[in-house]
This record gives sequence, C-alpha cells and structure tokens, in this order.
Amino acid sequence: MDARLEAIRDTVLARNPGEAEFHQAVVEVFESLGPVHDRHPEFLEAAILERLCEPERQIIFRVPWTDDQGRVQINRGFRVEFNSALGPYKGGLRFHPSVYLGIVKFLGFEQIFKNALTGMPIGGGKGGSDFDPRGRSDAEVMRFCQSFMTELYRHIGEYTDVPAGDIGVGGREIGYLFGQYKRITNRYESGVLTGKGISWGGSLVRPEATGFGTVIFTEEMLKTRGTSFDGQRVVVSGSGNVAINAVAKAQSLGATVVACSDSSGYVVDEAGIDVGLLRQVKEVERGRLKDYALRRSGVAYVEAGSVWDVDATVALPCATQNELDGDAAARLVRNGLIAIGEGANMPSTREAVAVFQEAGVLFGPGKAANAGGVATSALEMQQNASRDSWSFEHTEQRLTDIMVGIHHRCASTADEYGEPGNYVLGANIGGFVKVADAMLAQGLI
Ligand code: NDP
Ligand code: 2IT
Repeated sequence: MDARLEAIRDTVLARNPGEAEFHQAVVEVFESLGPVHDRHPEFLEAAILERLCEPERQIIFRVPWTDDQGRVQINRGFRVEFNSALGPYKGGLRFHPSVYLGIVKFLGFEQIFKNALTGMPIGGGKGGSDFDPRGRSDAEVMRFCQSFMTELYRHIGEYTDVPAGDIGVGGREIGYLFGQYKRITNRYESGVLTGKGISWGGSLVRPEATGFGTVIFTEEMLKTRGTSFDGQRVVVSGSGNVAINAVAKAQSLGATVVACSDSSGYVVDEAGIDVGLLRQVKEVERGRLKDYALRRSGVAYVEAGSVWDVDATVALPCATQNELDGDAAARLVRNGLIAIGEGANMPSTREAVAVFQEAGVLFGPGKAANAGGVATSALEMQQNASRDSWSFEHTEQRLTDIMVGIHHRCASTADEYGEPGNYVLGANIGGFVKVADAMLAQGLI
C-alpha cells in the first residue's frame, strides 16, 4: 500500500477498534488508491480519505417488541448514514443475528463506491438489526418492523435517506416498515423506501435486479475472453433473493447451475437447478434447501463441507461476507474456474481475491457486480418521483445498460491506470474519484 495512505489507514483502524469487517473493507479500497493520489494531490490536502472513513452520522437505537408468547424482546437497531456527496444516503437494511456496528459500517462504506459506480444520484448508507427473523411468525416480524420504524422514521426521507432490503429484509419487511412510516408521518412518501410491492409504488425488476445484474456483469467479463455463460457449469452460494435470481438469469443464458446453498448445507443438482421449485421452497414456503432435495430426484443434499467443493467454471457467491476463503479459491482454480462474480457483499476473503487475481481468473468485485440491485432501487425512486411505473422490458433494459456501463467504467479505469483486467482496481478508483470530486466541490462539510 502507498506509504501516504498507510498512515491514514492506521488511524482509521485505531479509531474503530473491534470492527474487523469494516477494517477489511477499508484496507481493500486503500490498496487500490495510491496511483489516484499521485494524480490528485488535492485529495490528500483536503483529507478526503479521512472524511470518507468517518460516517456523516451513526444512529444506534433500542428496538423493543413482544413475541407471540407475550414476552418482551429487545434488539439493537442501526443506521449508518455514511456519505451524501452524490445524493441521499441509500442502502439496505440487514436483519441477521450477526449484525453489529462493524458489519453495518463495512456495508455502508462499500455502498458509497457501489452507488457512485451506478451513475445514479445516490449517496451511501446501510442499517439493520441483530433481530433473527428465522422461525418468527409474520405477526412477530410485523411488530418488530413497526418498533424498528418507530425510531428510524425521524432519520429518513426521500431526500434524506432511503433504506431498502438486504439479508433478512425482503418484500414482507419493506411492507411493514412502509406502513408504519406512513402511519407515523401521515405522508404517502413512496420514495422513502425501495423494494416496495408493485401495486403500491414498487418497481418491476427490483426483486430480480441484484441477481440478474450480477450475471449481466459477469457475462460482460466473459465476453472480454471471447466466451459467455452459454455452456458454463455454474455454482451459486446462498438461496435467497440474490442467489435465486442469479440462478434464473445464468440458466436463461444457457448455463447449467449445478449447486446452491443455505447456512445449513448445499444441494448438487447435475441436471440444473429447477428455479420454479427453488422459488416455491424458499420464497413461498420460507423453507430450507433440504426440502428442495427431498422433492426432486437426482439431487444430493450435503450438510458437511462447503458448496465451493463442487467444481465449476463460473462461481457466483451470493450469500454473505467472507464465505469464500483462500483454500476454497485455490480449489476452484485447480478445478477449472474461469470467472467469479460477487452477488454478495465482500464474500471473498482478501486471500481468496489474491488467489483469483494471481491465477488470472476474471474477478468481479461485489461493489461492481452486485450494483444492479441498488441501481434499480434508484430507478424505483425515479418512478416514484414522477408518479409513474415502467414496464418490465423497459426497466430490465435500463438495468442491462447500467450493468454494461459499470463494467465499461471498471475496465476502462483499470486500463487507464495500467492494470487491464483488474476489476478491483477499476471499481475502487472509478467509484472513489466520483465521490472525491463531489466532496471537494461541496467544501469542508
Ligand atoms: P436473503 O436473506 O434473501 O438470502 C441470504 C442467503 O444467504 C440465504 O440463503 C442464507 O441462508 C445465506 N446466508 C446468510 N447469512 C449467512 C451466513 N452467515 N452463513 C451462511 N449463509 C448465510 O439475502 P439476499 O439474497 O438479499 O442477500 C445476499 C447477499 O447479497 C448479501 O451479502 C447482501 O448484502 C448482498 N446484496 C443484496 C442485495 C439485494 O438487493 N437484496 C443487493 C446487493 C447485495 P439461511 O437462509 O440459511 O440464513
Ligand atoms: O447491498 C446492496 O446494494 C443492497 N442491499 C441494496 C440496497 C438498495 O438500496 O437497494
């Protein structure tokens, strides 16, 4: 890492003790930014990096609610409003027991650069709670969401901060959150949340957007090597919103997705995942992946080990951070991997990224490859602002254009900085310069 940036990194790490994922995300971005500061010494003088690493506002709050037995439960809620240089804070809410400030800050930090790469007018933020929706009834989830919003509502708004979904937060949760926001504020402010239902202000394609976008980005990478998804053997991790739609899109382009996973195990389905059955089990019934294997012949369900034990030519990690380590990466490379597109946020450890890059595997980092979700959220905001709703075809075309544009920005930035094919460098520099320029223009705030 550039020596000037090392000193800043040390201060950031010391100021934010115990936040391992935030440290990881910061270090990974800093490692790309040395050459930018040679060209732009004004960024150092204006302390752009020091400012970028300090969120504009961090909100932590108590979320009390009662379970179905009438017992009082207490969770912790977070919203980190990281950077508003390019637009209102924008980013999802994650409900998962592992959520703490360090997770929310890593996600919020990544979101700044991701959102910049989309070319849409959105700043970066993230939030969530250590609430575990698994095994909770709809009524419990509703009471939790209502309590969460009873504090959050005062911090958000269509021109201020626009939350959406992430792990554990989908259409059901956004519905309860929107209902409570409307009730407290007495405003039908559609643009305050994205991922809404289609009949009440949501956008077509938003549910599919992250998984579709990841595949579109990866297809663009494959094209640079004169190939495509057609005929590839694909492994996807996760079986939630991003994973399911990545499976669907990859197969629509002629690939065979032979495996996917949840936090309990993975399935191997050599005939290609049956997307209809997967949606039925995971989205309609909110069941476990094991149920998929029980209902389809020729499918193996594996509880031990990792989905990355299954060999593939293309890997799409779509579950969670640090789910793919250096050993898994080395195994995938040995078994013939040619490309990896990150649907999840920071799913590959730093060791894994190094393995992929050294092996010359096409590597699309999350902040570029999974930006289709938030980009389509920005399209939802655009439809809300004009009280319009677009067709599926039109919205999907916009998503495709945006993903092709992000690929182009990353690739051309990597070329410009003398490292062709380095999408990590391209994404980090491409996102950073846009935000840094806007911060400079807006003065010391
Ligand atoms: P979902 O809640 O719909 O699905 C999450 C999936 O990942 C589930 O299969 C879940 O398994 C698995 N998973 C979650 N946490 C863990 C864990 N700690 N260990 C192992 N498996 C885990 O979330 P999404 O699909 O929305 O999100 C997946 C990833 O994509 C996240 O990294 C998210 O930040 C990222 N992302 C999401 C976007 C969106 O629009 N939703 C946009 C951009 C990125 P189980 O059910 O067993 O918990
Ligand atoms: O990580 C992400 O980009 C998301 N979870 C989607 C955020 C959004 O505002 O749609």
